[in-house]
Amino acid sequence: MRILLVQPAPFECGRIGLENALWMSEPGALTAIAACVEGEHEVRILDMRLEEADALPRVLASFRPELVGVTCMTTDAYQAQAVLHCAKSILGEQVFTLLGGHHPTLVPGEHDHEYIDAICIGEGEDTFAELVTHLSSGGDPKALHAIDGLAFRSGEAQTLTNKRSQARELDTFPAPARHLLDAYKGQYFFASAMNMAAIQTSRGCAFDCNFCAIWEFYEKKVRFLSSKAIADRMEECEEPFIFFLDDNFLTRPKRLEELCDEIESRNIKKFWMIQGRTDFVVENPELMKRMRDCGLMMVLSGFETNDAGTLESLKKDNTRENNLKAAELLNDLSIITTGIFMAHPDFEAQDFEDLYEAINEMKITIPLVVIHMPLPGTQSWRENKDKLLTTDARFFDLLHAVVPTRLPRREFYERYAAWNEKTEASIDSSLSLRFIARRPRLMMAMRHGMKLFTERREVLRMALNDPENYLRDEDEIIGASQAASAEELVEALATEGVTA
Ligand code: B12
Ligand code: SF4
Repeated sequence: MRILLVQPAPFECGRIGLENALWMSEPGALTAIAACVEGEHEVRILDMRLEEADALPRVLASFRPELVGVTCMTTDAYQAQAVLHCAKSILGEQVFTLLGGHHPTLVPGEHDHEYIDAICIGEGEDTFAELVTHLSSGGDPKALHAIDGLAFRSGEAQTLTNKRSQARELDTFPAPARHLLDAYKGQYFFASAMNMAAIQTSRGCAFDCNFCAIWEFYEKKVRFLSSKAIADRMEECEEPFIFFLDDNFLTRPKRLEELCDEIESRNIKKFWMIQGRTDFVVENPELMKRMRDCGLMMVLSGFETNDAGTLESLKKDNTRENNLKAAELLNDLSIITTGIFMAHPDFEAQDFEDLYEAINEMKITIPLVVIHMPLPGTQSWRENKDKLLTTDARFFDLLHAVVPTRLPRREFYERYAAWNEKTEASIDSSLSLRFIARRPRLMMAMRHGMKLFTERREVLRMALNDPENYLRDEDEIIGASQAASAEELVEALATEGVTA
């Protein structure tokens, strides 16, 4: 069977958005599912973020896939639908169209369209492999009841099959088919860490923050790849930098000690980046130091706020003191800190100032201030559903206020858009000469990406710093979605992609 897997481009490339400027990650979902069918079928991956706009119709016409699969988080919803719409328009009923990822899993009803044949709910490997076997052996594309983990159209209604079990050990999945991304080699990055690979070493999270759906997506279970398998995958990467995709890498100290053992005994010389919590950093300073010596170069943490009460209301189960101590410890170790903070729609003018001041005091290397929002599928979504000003997926990028703001809208965005400028001191004080002197090998490895990152960052800042951009998005997009039905909008986007 000929299979095309597509990573959609973000909506209106170059508009406000961190994607493409700060962090361009390999499409990990697509390499993971491709690996499960690749030996027996011809699989290609198209990363639309790195292609010309007309690549999709060209590849559809030349490769003539029998199955097109697209991955989709919330902000990708329209573009992902547009890809499948385009596939059906060009190839008609010969092609089976499939959607997967966080957004369709959490709200499958939003993707119930005649041009989408099925939706993969939850973890994709086994569902995808069984579906491909069914279709390639002549199975009826409309009779999918026997395959767990699907939503598909039967008649007018969407039918859900049995839940797919998420009990399989991660070591038993095949290693992601990363070679299918050879055409894009060298183009994935985080900040100035150019040429970056991605490895997922765990799935799920043991915490239950109310603004995050990870623990719900993985049904409150956490599974881990063994240290040996992680080290095998690290050795297979040609790239100097690796991003561990786990939402919460910093857990189970014993597992991380074992990983360090593997890295040391195999003499693996890679720089790696992780996402993890500040409480773990504070509780395990020696382990953090050991990981630094094994290549850990950056920790991305959700600091979320400078206020203890807000941490509690987010159900973060962490403290302000841990945030402060972790920032200090990481700076002392010369590990880059990327800190995510939330501006809340009910912020007063002084709250913005206090947040920016707290970030500067913490000396975060890469501060990111996002707007708190209820993402679909989260507890916060269920609690705030009635307050939503829009359900248009494009606004759920953490850069727009989707519930009413306490300050007048314009003033809210003016104060929010100032974050970049107002936290400049944080970056300067974190990247001290001492930091640079202590990590010469890392500085050498990043020097190629430095110039590119500076350029990209400048473009991003111009977009982020202008409050008019946020207001214009609201006027244009909400205006457009009120004028056109969702179907018309998707059709318009698909046409744009084809003719641009
Ligand atoms: C890397 C990453 C990014 C990258 C790019 C993602 C990409 N597609 O390449 C960047 C940095 C750009 C990004 C940005 C954002 N991200 Co992000 N990101 C991730 C992260 C850390 C890893 C993604 C990954 O590769 N996972 C590994 C693969 C194997 O897992 P998977 O994607 O879940 O895929 C499995 C299944 O979902 C399924 N599946 C997925 N797709 C498909 C397709 C088919 C056809 C099939 C059959 C199955 C299938 O099968 C796969 C294997 O089991 C995830 C967290 C996570 N745990 O996944 C968050 C995550 C996807 N991001 C999230 C969010 C909220 C965002 C942002 C909005 C905000 C932010 N955090 O900055 C922005 C939005 C950007 C925008 N456009 O405005 C949320 C999404 C929630 C949602 N409702 O969609 C996640 C889940 C994090 C979280 N804790 O909630 N992100
Ligand atoms: S925000 Fe982080 S700690 Fe909280 S549930 Fe999500 S992944 Fe876990």
